Amino acid sequence: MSPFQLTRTLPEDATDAALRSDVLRGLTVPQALDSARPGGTPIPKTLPPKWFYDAHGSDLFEQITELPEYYPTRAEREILLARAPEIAAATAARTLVELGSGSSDKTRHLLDAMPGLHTYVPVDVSESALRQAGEALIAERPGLHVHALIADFTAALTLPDTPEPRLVAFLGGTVGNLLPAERAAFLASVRALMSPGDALLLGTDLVKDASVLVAAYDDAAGVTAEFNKNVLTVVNRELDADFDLDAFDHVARWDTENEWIEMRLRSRRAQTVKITAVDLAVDFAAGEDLRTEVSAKFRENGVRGELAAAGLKLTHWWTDREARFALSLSMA
Ligand code: AVJ
Repeated sequence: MSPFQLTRTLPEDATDAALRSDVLRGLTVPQALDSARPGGTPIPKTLPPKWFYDAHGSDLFEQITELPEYYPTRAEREILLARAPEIAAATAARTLVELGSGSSDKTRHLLDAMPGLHTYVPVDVSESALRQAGEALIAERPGLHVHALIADFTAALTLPDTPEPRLVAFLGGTVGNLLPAERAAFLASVRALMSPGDALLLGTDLVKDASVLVAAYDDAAGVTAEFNKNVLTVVNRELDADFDLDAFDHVARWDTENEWIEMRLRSRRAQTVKITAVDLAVDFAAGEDLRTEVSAKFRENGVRGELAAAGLKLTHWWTDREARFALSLSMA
């Protein structure tokens, strides 16, 4: 069998249908209910963060990972480099499944420490990223099987039949993009993929000084602002909309209560945006926010509790030297 296989579990048109439904759901919030809600908290308009990542958005995110203010990527790499041998020894994994693998860049540190690995299963929505990373990896490592899955990891997954035990990796702190209820459902679905003896390696950004967090999401060079506004470019192109990028300001705020960073786009003036492909006209008041991302930050006890609720037992907790980011290992 060829050492590189690719399986599509996502219909070709799934992305378009998902974007339409996310736009309809997120931009048509029931305004009439706002004043009726106790305490008067307005229901914000939202777009899910997964729509940042077209080719330009993915490129901007790569640039973000190199910004002086954006520490998570460097901190996680430091932990992976230091702990890969321990991770390999603790799991004895023969299959590595990576959710949201992207360029599989940081994963190389892990693969280097796992000579006994039989198959690498990268899972991503981007077929081009999977092909590029997969072809490069099998060229570098004769003997390694790569079975790539084109799939949305937040939906139900079926894994290929590969040797156990498995290590499932979800790096980068992307689990923080899920709201608490979504996170619980996601961790339960990951647990459902696992057999006794399998392990989960989870990257989580940690709660820290608000000024450090806000700077990481509002950099001086303005790359994160451009990344944030890119979601409007995606909707303009894919759904024939007329968002004016100059009519919105990038906002990053720390929510102390929920312990998450929110990225928003704040309307600079009253305006109506047309989204032709879904036949929608969306009104924005001056100063009204569109929430584009939640990026939750974690504490050790919180992660342990959420894993336990999903049926996973935390066995290792590693941080970088400055304790900004954590990798946890848990077992089914
Ligand atoms: C790729 C989801 C981990 O939440 O920190 C970077 C995305 N957003 N800057 C994060 C992001 C703004 C990033 N993740």
